[in-house]
Amino acid sequence: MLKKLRFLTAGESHGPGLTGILEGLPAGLELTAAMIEQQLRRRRQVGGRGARMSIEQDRVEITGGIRQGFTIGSPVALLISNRDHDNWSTVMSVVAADEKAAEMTIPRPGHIDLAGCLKYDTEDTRNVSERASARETAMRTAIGACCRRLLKELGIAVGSRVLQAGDIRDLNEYDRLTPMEINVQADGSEMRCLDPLVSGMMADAVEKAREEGDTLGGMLEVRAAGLPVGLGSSSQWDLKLQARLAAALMSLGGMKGFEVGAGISVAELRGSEANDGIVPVDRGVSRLTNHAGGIEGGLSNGSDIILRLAMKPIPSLRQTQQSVDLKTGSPAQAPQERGDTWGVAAASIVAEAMTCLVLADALLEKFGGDTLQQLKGHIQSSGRWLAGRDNRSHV
Ligand code: EPS
Repeated sequence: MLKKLRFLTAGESHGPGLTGILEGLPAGLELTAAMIEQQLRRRRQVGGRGARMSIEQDRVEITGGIRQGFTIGSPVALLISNRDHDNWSTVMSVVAADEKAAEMTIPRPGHIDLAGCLKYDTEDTRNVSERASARETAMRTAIGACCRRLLKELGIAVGSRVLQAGDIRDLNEYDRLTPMEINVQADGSEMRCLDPLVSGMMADAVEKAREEGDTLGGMLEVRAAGLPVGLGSSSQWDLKLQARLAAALMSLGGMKGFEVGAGISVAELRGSEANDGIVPVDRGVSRLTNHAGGIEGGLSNGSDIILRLAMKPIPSLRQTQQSVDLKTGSPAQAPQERGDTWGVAAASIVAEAMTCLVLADALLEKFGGDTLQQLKGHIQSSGRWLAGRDNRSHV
């Protein structure tokens, strides 16, 4: 559903590495590997992860699209090596290895394994599970980091926090905090939860699940601020901003619910409660509330964009689970492999990245420009309503 940017990723979880190509960034944007790695660190160094995260370093190599530290308008190409590949060099060998790789023929419930094996007519679940792994989100985070750089130049910020781990929920709304303020606090908490007391309860719940060989899900929130009015369009289904954000965020593994603004709770409200009253302010208009989550009629309306995602528990368990051996058709126990206990904090960083991608795309669609300077000029000359911002600084 991207209109101006295009991106592809490739690579298996324990293969040699991840490759990404992002096309459509304007020329003249400062971009370095260090800027991208800063976001990769935020994704890696959070609570709930397993042993894999101490193996990976997530160093990025830029192999195209950047010259002397700035974009030049050509596709940006990125590589992230999998350090763990050294431990999987036979099983995940690109060329046929002398030694036959051990097959995994018992699908794990909750994973792609069963449907994927039937689709690709294979009995070795690794042929499908390796690509479906959340490892791929490292590259999405890197691609999103490039888009975040563009947003930053335009005064737009995207932040996130965790509001639920299992049944432990942070009930505060933090509606006065900017995305940057949210991130300063969330980045200082291993659970990415802003309430220290609730954060401790979440950490205990995740630890208890880990001890029991079980896993937890939860809920995350992404906020974007500083946006001009009018990103997206109501003229066609696939142009609506909330549909584009929903597609991007629901494409992340394990996501089962998506909300904008008041979300599912809006079903209980009357129209008079749900509408966000319009009031005049110094430089235009503002809103009394933000139940719409910054999007009306498929367009950004100048209020902060507020999105929430519900993530299912990580399906890899260290517990007995019923399955079937695809080779024999007989009942069998699903394999118990190393994995994460809880992925919501890491997913919140990837959700930020995907939000950056969609917003950068919508900005380029509306304002256009082959260079950053042209894009900035187009935004500045686009009329008073486009300012649609409050007086807060977002970068
Ligand atoms: C994942 C399982 C774990 C995670 C992995 C996703 O890896 P492993 O099977 O090597 O223990 O750590 O996530 C990442 C490697 C990452 O970079 O996020 C899975 O099965 O989806």
